[in-house]
Amino acid sequence: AGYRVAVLGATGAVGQQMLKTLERLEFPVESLLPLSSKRSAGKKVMFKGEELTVQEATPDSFEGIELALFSAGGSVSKAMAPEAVKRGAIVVDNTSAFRMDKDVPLVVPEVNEGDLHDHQGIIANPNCSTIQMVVALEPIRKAYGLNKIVVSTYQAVSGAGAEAVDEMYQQSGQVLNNEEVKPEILPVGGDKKHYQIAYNAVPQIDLFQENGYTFEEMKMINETKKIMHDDELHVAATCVRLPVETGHSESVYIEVEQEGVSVSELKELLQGAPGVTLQDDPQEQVYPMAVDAAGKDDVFVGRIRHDLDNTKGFHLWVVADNLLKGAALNSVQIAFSLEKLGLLGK
Ligand code: 11C
Repeated sequence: AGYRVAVLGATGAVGQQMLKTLERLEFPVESLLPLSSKRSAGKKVMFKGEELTVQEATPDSFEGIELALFSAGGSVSKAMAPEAVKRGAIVVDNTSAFRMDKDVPLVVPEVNEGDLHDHQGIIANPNCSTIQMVVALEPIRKAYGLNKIVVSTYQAVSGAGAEAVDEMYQQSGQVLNNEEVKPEILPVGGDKKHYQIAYNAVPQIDLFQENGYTFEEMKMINETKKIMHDDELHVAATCVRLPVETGHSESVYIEVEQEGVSVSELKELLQGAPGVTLQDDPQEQVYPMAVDAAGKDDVFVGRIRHDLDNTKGFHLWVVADNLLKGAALNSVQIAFSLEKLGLLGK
């Protein structure tokens, strides 16, 4: 027994991880329907040792589906999610299409699982860089209050998709061989110019908005406020792409509300926090790194230290696998939460 599940975007970097995570965490699946856009239809994917043929998603694909995990881009979600909901499915959408809609809960189970009760068919999975930050900061916010977050990110190329990863490796070879590099995808497939990512740091993730911030930066700002239910929270973000395959890293500066909080209190708090692994021992050079976090479920936190000029200020270094906790794992955890709360299969 289990649920009839569809995964839309099954051949993509995140979709592949969704299939693996459903299997690894033994989510109760009665049947699994892999879906994609026309371009990838006919490809094969593996689920529980079985080879399945990917089908092109149409509205009718969702007949009889109880749970649909979406990760095929915003425009596909916009077109297909309402169709899936009309046919009785609950959609967990991993794109930015519905995240800021008032009627759509934006959920990180460790932080705001209860928001799922308000769903009207669509639940949004936040942006990867937002998820790992709020998992690390929510225990602190709950215990001591939070006034302000200033974050700079060091984001992995897999966040931009499998083709961007191929581009990075191709460029790395070209640089080493003194060949000409011809960037075609990064920083953003849909923007006017493209820049080398190999051996570089690019301060643009997603398109620029009129206010001078990129869309990725605005996602971190707006989504954090929505997930933490705090419109007054001050959030500033600078998002940078590095030539790292998987694992987003973040330098996070926070100001707590309460006076007198110590670093050891923060460490103790985070040691017991859900979904967090503390890796913080400067004497032994222990701190989180992307290569260690890749392939793991937890959010890793270290380098916790006091601001030298502000008693309420702290610096943290936060690292997680952007395809797992940042995307596929969080979506599957939402599915588990829906089941636990009795909201699935109604
Ligand atoms: C990146 N954070 O690293 C992006 C990928 O809104 O779900 C995820 C985009 C999103 O490029």
